[in-house]
Amino acid sequence: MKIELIKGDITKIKADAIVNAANSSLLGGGGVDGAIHRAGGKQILDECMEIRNRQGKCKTGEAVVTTAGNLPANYVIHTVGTVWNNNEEKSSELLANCYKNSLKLAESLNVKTIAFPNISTGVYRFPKELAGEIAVREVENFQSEIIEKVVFVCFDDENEMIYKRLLNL
Ligand code: AR6
Repeated sequence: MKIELIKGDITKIKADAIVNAANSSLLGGGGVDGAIHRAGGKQILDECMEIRNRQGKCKTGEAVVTTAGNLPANYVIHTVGTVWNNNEEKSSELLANCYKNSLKLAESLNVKTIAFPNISTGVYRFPKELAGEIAVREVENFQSEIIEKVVFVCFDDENEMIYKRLLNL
C-alpha cells in the first residue's frame, strides 16, 4: 500500500472512503465529525440513525459505514476513537483497533483509496506523537491485496510535522 500525507480538510478529499473520528452515539459532534456531517449533508446522519436503530451505539475502536452524501468520497467509515485517560496501554490498543477495523471494513467494500484524519487527537486529547506512531504502525502492518493507497490527512501543523517525520517525508 502506498502511504501519502496531505495537509488540509478531509471533507475535500476525493477517495473511495474517508474515515470519520466519531463518537459512540454516531449522531455527530464537533471537530472533523461536525465538518463531515455539515459538508456531507443529512443523508449521512440518516444512515447513522439507521445503524443506531439496528445495532445500538458503536463501541470504542469499532467502525461502521455510511454513504458520503454530498462529499467527493463514496463512503464515510465512522470509527470511535478513545478518550485519552493516561492508561497508555489500553488507550493505545483501542486507537489501534480504530485503524485496523476501518481498514478491514474498507477492504470488505473493495475500497482502493482511503483517507484518515488524526483520530482522537482533538477533543479526545490523545497525545499526538503517540497517536501518530500507532496510526503509521497499524497502516504499515496491514497487508492488503485490495487497498492501494492510504492518505493521512493532517489538519493542524503539529500533526503534519509529526507525520512528516514518521513517514520520512
Ligand atoms: N479535516 C481533517 N481533520 C480535521 C478536520 C477536518 N475538517 N477538523 C478537525 N480535524 P476531533 P477526536 C482534526 O476533535 O479527538 C467530535 O465532537 C483535528 O485537528 O475531530 O477523535 C466527535 O463527535 C484533530 O487532529 O476528534 C467526538 O465526540 C483530529 O481531526 C469527538 O469529537 C481529531 O480531532 C472525537 O474526538
